[in-house]
Amino acid sequence: MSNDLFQAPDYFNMDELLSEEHKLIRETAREWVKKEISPIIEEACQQATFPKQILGGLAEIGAFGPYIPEEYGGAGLDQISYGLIMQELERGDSGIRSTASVQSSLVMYPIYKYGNEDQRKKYLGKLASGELIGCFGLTEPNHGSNPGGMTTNIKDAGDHYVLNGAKMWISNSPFADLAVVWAKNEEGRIKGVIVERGMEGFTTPETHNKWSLRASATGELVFDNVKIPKENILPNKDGLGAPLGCLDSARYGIAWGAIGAAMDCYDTALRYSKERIQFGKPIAAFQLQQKKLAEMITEITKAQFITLRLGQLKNEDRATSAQISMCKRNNVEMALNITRDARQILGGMGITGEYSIMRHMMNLESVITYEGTHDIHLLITGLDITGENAFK
Ligand code: TGC
Ligand code: FAD
Repeated sequence: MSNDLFQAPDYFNMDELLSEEHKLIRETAREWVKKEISPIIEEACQQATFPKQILGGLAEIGAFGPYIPEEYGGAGLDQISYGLIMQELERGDSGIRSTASVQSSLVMYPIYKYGNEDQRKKYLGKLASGELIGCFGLTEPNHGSNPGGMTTNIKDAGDHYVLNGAKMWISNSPFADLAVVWAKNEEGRIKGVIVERGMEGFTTPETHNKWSLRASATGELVFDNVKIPKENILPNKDGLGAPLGCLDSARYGIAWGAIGAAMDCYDTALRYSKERIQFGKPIAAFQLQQKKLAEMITEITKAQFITLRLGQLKNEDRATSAQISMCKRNNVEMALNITRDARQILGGMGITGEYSIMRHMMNLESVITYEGTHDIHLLITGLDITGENAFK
C-alpha cells in the first residue's frame, strides 16, 4: 500500500454541498493519510502494533477534539468537519480512526461536557495536542451490550474514593495516560472517573491475538483498590445516559469512518478491474463485475447522503440517538458488504497485504460490534419506531 492512488468517489456531486472549509479540512486529512499512514499501515497490522509515531501528526491535523472549542485546545470545527476527518482516517485504517474517535468523543467530550472548569483546563489542551492519550472504560467482561449492569464501583473513603473492578476490550488502554472510567457509586448511580496511569492498583494488560484492528492497541483496565482523588470525578452528569451520550458522538464519527473504508475498497476494486485482463478483456467489461461495482457506488452514495444529513442535524443539535444508531448500523454493514465484493473482484490478490481490502474487512468485523453491536442498533431503531423495548 505504499503507492496510494486513492481517488474519492463522489457520484452525486456531494462536494457541492460542502463548504470550502470542509473541503480544505478533508484534503488536509486525506493528504496526511497518503503520506503518513498508507506507507506504514500494512507493516503495523502484520506486526500487530499501534504506530505511536503518528500521534503528533493526528494532533496537527486536528483529529483530536475537532469540535471541542478552541479555548480548550480543540479545533472548534463543526460536526461535518469532524465526520470528514474520521472518513479520511478510516480510509487509511479503522484502527487509526479508532484512536482519534476515542480521544475525541470518548475522552475529550466527557471531560468537556461533564467535567468542571478545572478538569477541562487540566486535561483538554494536553489531549488535543497528543501530549496525553486517553481511553474509555465502559465494557466489562460480563457486561458488553448491557453496560447498565456494570459491577465496577467506587466507594467514598472520606477524602477520596476507592475504585474496584475491571473493564475489557478497551481501545488504547495499553499505552493511554488516562482513562475515563464508568463506575457505580454506593447508591448504584453511574459516575465518570478520571483514572491516571501510575495510580497504585491500576493496570492495563494488553489483549493479544486479534485478527481485527491489529494496528490498534486493545486491552483491559484493572482496578484493585485504586485511590481516586475526589477532584477526578466528573461532576456534571451521572447515570447511564452519561456514557451513552459519549457513544452518540463516537457512533456518529464511525458512520463517516465506515464510508472511508468502503470508498477505499471500491476505488481499489474499480482500478484493478480495469487493469486485470482475463479472456482477452479487462474484467471490468464483464457484467458480473459491473454489477458488484455498480451496487458498491450506489450504496456508498446513499450512505454519503444520510450521513451528511445527520451531520447537518448534529450541527443544529437535532440529531437523535436513534438516527445516529441507524446511520452507524447502515454504514458499517454497507462497508463490510463492499469489502467482501471488492475482495472477490481482486481474486487471489484480494487476500494479500498488497491491497487494503482484506485489512478493511477484518477491521470492520470489530467496527460492526463495538460502539453497540449491529443487533443492538437494530433494536434501538425498533424501539424508536414501535415504542416497544425488545432488549429485555
Ligand atoms: P436505557 O434504560 O435505555 O437508558 C438508560 C439511560 O440512558 C439514556 N440513553 C441515552 N442517552 C444518551 N445517548 C443515548 N444513545 C442513550 N440511550 C439511552 C436513557 O434516556 C436513560 O436515561 P435516564 O435519564 O432515564 O436514566 O438503558 P438500557 O440499560 O436499556 O440500555 C440500552 C442500550 C442497550 C441501547 C445501551 O445500553 C447500549 O447502547 N448498549 C450498547 C453498549 C455499547 O455501545 N458499548 C460501547 C462501549 S464503548 C466502545 O465500544 C468503544 S469502541 C471505540 C473505538 O475504538 O472506536
Ligand atoms: P455481547 O453483549 O455479549 O453480545 C454478544 C451477542 O449477543 C451480540 O451479537 C449481540 O448483538 C447479542 N445481544 C446482546 N444483547 C442482546 C439483546 N438484548 N437482544 C438481541 N441480541 C443481543 N468497549 C469500551 O468500553 N471501550 C473501548 O474502547 C472499546 N473498544 C473496543 C475495541 C474492540 C476491538 C472491540 C472488539 C470491542 C471494544 N469495546 C470497547 C467493547 C464493545 O463495545 C463490545 O464488544 C460491544 O459493546 C459488545 O459487547 P460484547 O462483546 O460483550 O458482546
